[in-house]
Amino acid sequence: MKQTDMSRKILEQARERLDQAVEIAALTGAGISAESGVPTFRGADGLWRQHRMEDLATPEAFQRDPRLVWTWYNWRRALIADKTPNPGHLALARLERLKPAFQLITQNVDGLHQLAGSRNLLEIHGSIWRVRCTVCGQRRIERNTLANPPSCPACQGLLRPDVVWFGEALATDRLDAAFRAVSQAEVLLVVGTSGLVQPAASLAWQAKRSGAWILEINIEPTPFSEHADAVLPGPAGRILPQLLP
Ligand code: BJW
Repeated sequence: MKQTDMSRKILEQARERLDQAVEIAALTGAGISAESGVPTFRGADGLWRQHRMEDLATPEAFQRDPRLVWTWYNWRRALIADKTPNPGHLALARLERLKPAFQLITQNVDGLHQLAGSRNLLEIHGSIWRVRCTVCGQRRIERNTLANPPSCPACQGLLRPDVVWFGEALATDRLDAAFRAVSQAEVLLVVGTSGLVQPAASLAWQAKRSGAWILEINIEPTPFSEHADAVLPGPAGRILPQLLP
């Protein structure tokens, strides 16, 4: 069968599965925001091609050189600030309106799912738009340009981005809710993630163990591809809207 015929068949099958299911979940990664102009981490133009993650996305790096880490985050915040949701984000927001039990789980910190209108949203790696005080623990949304390094208005302590770095635990309530959602899901969409970072990658495996029908959407094969029930190769912004009526 030709690739296009096969993709058409999978699209039809996916539409049918989504139409019949009540419990649906999606796990998204950096790839879904690529078409909005937000760089991914591991692709050819990925952030980890230009920077060592050990220097920028670990608690040790922040302790060693908070100014360097904040330079990188301020650069990313400025880069993302004017980016808008693409048809992929919008399709998932629409899926939530069609299927109220839909649960979206994202590894992304860019806030684009929320901007697209998704509300049943678990941002398991935090948000680049939230800061947290390393002394008093207070969190707040901060969209304005920040000093480098910024300090807490309440206690003058050093602020950090409220994101999850390597070696740090994900918020238990959010991670538990994500595992619950994929365990209950009849259909799971795995969109634009390399599936290399744990524990997020385990969510797809958990869905598989629980019997979900899993569709992967990605421009490249991933370690999970051969375990998915179906794969639609291509950009999320082109494929996701085609899954909906
Ligand atoms: C498209 C597309 C288009 C492009 N359409 N597709 C078990 C085994 C081995 C290691 C570990 C393990 N358990 C834990 C670890 C360690 C570590 C880990 O996983 N390391 C691996 C690298 C090996 N994990 C952790 O440290 C985690 N913490 C933890 O486990 O804590 C345990 C603990 C418990 C109790 C106490 C203390 C500790 C934390 C992980 C945090 C990850 N953080 C980051 C940064 C977030 C903040 C920020 O953004 O600044 O999260 S790293 C980065 O990777 C970011 C992402 O969310 C994450 C995943 O990346 P993603 O989204 O998959 O992006 P890419 O770039 O990898 O892939 C993009 C994909 O899109 C590609 O496939 C493209 O083909 C595709 N694509 N355009 C569709 N248009």
